Amino acid sequence: MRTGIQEELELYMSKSVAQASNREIYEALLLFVQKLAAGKERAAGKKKLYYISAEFLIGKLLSNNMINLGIYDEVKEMLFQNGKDICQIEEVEPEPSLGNGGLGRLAACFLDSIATLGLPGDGIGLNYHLGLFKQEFKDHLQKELPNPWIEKQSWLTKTDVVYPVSFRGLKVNARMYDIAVTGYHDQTNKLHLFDIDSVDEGIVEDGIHFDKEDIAKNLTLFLYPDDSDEKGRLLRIYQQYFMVSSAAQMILDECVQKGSTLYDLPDYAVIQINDTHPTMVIPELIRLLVERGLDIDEAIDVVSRTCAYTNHTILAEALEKWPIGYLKKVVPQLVPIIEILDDKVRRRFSDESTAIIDRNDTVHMAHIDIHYGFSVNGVAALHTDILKQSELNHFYKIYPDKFNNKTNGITFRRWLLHCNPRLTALLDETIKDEYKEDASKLVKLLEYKDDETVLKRLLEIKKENKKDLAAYLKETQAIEIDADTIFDIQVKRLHEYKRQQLNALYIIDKYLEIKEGILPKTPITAIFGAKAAPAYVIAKDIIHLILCLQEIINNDPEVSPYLKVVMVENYNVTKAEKLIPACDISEQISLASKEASGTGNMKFMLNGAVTLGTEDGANVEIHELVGDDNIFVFGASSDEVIEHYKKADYSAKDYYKKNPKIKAAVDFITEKQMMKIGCKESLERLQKELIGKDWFMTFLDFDAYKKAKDKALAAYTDQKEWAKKMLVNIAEAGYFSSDRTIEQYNRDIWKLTRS
Ligand code: 26V
Repeated sequence: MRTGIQEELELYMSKSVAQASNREIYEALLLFVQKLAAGKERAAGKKKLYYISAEFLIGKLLSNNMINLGIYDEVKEMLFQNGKDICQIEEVEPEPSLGNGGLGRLAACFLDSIATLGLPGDGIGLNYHLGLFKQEFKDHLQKELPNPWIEKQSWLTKTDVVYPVSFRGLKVNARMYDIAVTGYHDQTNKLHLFDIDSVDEGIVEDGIHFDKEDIAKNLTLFLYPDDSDEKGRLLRIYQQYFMVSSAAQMILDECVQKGSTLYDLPDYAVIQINDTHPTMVIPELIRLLVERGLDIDEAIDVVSRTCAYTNHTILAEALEKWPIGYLKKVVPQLVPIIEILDDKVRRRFSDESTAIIDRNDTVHMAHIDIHYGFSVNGVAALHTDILKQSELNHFYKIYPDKFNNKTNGITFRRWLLHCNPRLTALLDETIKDEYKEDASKLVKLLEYKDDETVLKRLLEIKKENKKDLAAYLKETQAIEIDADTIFDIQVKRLHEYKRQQLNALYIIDKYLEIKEGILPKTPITAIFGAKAAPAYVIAKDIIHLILCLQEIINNDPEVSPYLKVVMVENYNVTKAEKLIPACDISEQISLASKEASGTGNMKFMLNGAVTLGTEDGANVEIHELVGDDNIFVFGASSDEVIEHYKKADYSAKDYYKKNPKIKAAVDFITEKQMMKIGCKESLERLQKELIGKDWFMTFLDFDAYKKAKDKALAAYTDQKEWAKKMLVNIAEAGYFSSDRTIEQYNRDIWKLTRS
């Protein structure tokens, strides 16, 4: 029988579903879904949220939108009846390349929850044509390529909305493109992405290199263009200002249309500033309000009651600071305003550390947000505590009431319903589907903790997911792995603080043990996925190390039956959706105090992986929820780490000299067989960095990590007990629904009313 959906698709395609190609079906479905989503737009209420972010890592949209619109099962079945496989149709869709890591994925999860909860709120960002680079491996090295993702038919809708944006000596037009954000069984909101008509992909040559000074052609080409030189840093300022100037104009337009006098802007708009990339929205809004007749003090007051800031990192090198000279070169119109903002701060507070423009004429972007926003939040309990007690303590003392915590969350629509249909089906059978609207209901699964059938089903589901992943890796990277081994997975941006190198050293240690005849009870497949920032040398050295280990270990017939290493190429949301449901052990091993929250940790837990982690970020909250028996924690505490930094008493060399296991693993990096296949310069540099500096204290935690990991591997052999740990992790994951996070943002910060 032909369903209504089928009829409509066939009308779009002028042919039957059975005869259409996967691409034709994808494109017809895209149109169909867009039409359906448009029908769920609501008239905006009085007050609206604007979530401004440099990244929105939204992932593929077709299946997710169909799930949210409630038509997924029907479409899947209809396609099946016509001999088509929905998974192959999903393959046709390119993944939007609009984000880098956790910060961007969080923004995407938040948009989903905001729409699902029926809150009026849109995202605002940039439409990067080539996005974050695409990663390829060649000669065991990361190569960066452009990542074009915009096709003729896409989720982007071109609008007629255009705003002028002025830089020094250059005036451009910002055009708004929209992507519909469908909530689960509820309303459609929007992601507004600004772009410039004159952008020219043709200026890119040789990988991701291009003329960084040709702003009219390069402005929206890449996310995070290389900022290792001044031209690159200036380009980032061009991008940021382009984003926030367009945003500010759009927000003022919308509010005026709804009746705002601009003096009452905070009644119409709340702006969430996602990390410091959109910070210039504060001086830009002040500038525009003054242009429209407010006096400067009124404008500052209005803007300060409209903007709220989220901090996502305490890493000093990631807290943005711009020389005022850069701003003068790009956006001179903001400089007098920033100077006034600084002046006001200096009049009120004598403490130099809270100034906006420091003595070296450097502008501290986060300081603008904290002084001139009404809320400052961290993204996990520990992170917020560290902000309050150490990193931003001087600000906390001035503004104790501004500081608040909002522990991150993830949308269960994508990270459970979409990526793990087998587990979703089991949950539907056991605890019914209330948990889909109210994630806290997942705890009901605890009632099945001793139910042998359910425990067995959990293990079977995991095994099936592992087989799927194995087949995928065989097809895409020609790597064979065995679903009967333990899948130990670390996927996230590559950064020294996340300590992929600690995992690599463990792998070397295990390799050496196996060579000596000490065999693991269950064979291990260590899986990594990570992109390194193109100019981050040591991060690329770590990727090189892992790729060399992959070759040596997987080709060693004595070792490979017990240990394999896989580095997944071009890790992105689509790959995460395949990796996470297949994971047994979730590696969350950052140096305590450094990972603000982590959100991968939550996705793994929700999919029944057991965490091996430090007491860092949201791991702390995971630990509290699941209890000691259902997580493997190790390593120095954040207090101890902070103390080491304060006293500067950590010496990597001492560990290297005194600990034979560390020495053997580190020496292996430059052993003959490694040097034979690897790049001498890179391996030697990494080894030297570890022995001579090891800023993120890998060696400090090595013994504890090894002990905890070996304990986790041993625990895996008791499958029934392991299944119980899986079950508890799934059951306790409800707290990490981004619906909960968004409820809290709304209750404490945004105060929107449901439309
Ligand atoms: C970004 C970069 C980019 C270039 C290389 C150096 C570097 C260092 C740090 C960062 C962090 C930027 C902010 C960020 O992405 N933070 C992440 O935000 C997530 C969502 O709140 C959170 O879960 C992660 O712990 C946090 O690292």
